[in-house]
Amino acid sequence: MTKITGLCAHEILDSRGNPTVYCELQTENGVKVNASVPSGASTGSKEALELRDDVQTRYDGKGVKRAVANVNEVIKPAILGKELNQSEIDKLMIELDGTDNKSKLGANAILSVSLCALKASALEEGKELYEYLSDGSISMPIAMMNILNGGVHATNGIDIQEFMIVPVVKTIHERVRCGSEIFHKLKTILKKKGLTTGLGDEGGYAPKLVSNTEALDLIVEAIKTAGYTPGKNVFIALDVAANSLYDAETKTYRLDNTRMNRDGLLNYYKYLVNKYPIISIEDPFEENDLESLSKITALLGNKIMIVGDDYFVTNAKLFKPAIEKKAANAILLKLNQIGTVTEMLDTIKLAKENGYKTVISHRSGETCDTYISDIAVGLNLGFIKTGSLARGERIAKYNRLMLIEDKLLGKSKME
Ligand code: 2PG
Ligand code: MG
Repeated sequence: MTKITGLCAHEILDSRGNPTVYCELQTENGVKVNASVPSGASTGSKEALELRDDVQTRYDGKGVKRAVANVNEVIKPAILGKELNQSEIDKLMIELDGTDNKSKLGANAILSVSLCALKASALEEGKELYEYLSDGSISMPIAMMNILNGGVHATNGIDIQEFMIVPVVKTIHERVRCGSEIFHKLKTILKKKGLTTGLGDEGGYAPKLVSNTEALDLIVEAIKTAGYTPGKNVFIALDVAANSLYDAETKTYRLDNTRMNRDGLLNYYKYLVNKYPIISIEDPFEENDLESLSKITALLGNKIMIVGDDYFVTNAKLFKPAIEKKAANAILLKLNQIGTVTEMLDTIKLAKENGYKTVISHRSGETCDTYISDIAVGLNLGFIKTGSLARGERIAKYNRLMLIEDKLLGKSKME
């Protein structure tokens, strides 16, 4: 096994213009890699800690100089000269940190190194990342494409955070084409109605609408106008991100300017699923309400995916009780929620063993790094959620998927 001979972290910016951690790693064989860490806006309260400087005079307190220093001054001396072994490196960093939620070194610091280790391990074997991760079986994911943004990802007053289209056509090239065509038709429709076509954080439109169902109607219209059939080859997925709609005092959710309790909300979902070609709902209730998550899974789980994001935060410990309670039937996977590749792999294993579907996900604050595309393919995850068909940091992931597909189809011959 090769040894790690170099490591250096830097502060760069993410797609929202906020600082994030970038890291470079080198091995004794001269392999050099780099990785960038994304950042969420609707973060679950149980996520591993994203360490920020909290110095208000700099980037509004969002600088990551402390996290960068933790890589360069704490992690680096501990891992230089060590063998490039993913689980050992991750274990060492977890021990160095010594907290439950990686709050000493920062999950952003730790993940930047963990991802570099993963990429370097692939290169050491002369493999593409997806090849390195694969146990022999490989599949191109179904993409959930967020073409209309609301919640905390936009300022348009729409409650539901993400309205995604899910093209279920044969190849990634066709899925991307379908998504792009619908995305552009949606722009034409919005323009005709005099609605704004500015983009939210994940590249979807963010028009001011009166209700969530108006958003769904517009999307159905766009799917049809683009020549596809809603409910046949294109479906809809929602990320309600219910944490941000929840008022703990009254135990109610605010949707379309009305307040609903959890039973009312469950009925609302039933209505939406009957009326629209919805195949997936993420975080339908606030992150502590496992009971309602079990209820909706029992009610709608044989028809659609119920995805847990803020509930599980990619953490096997938090996921286990949900499995026992049959809460959700799919899990969202975000590396920076947990902080190391090894821990994410454990969570994926648990999900697969228990029949949960797996969705790898970007964050609303992204970089142009494309490792989630490789992870989706190599680990056979089934689904990827990586935003709209606009904005470089989102498109980079779709482009990577298309290039992987070309490679797999033998279309990448240089001579
Ligand atoms: C989510 C994500 C990604 P954020 O809630 O699923 O779409 O958003 O990164 O803001 O948590
Ligand atoms: Mg979510």
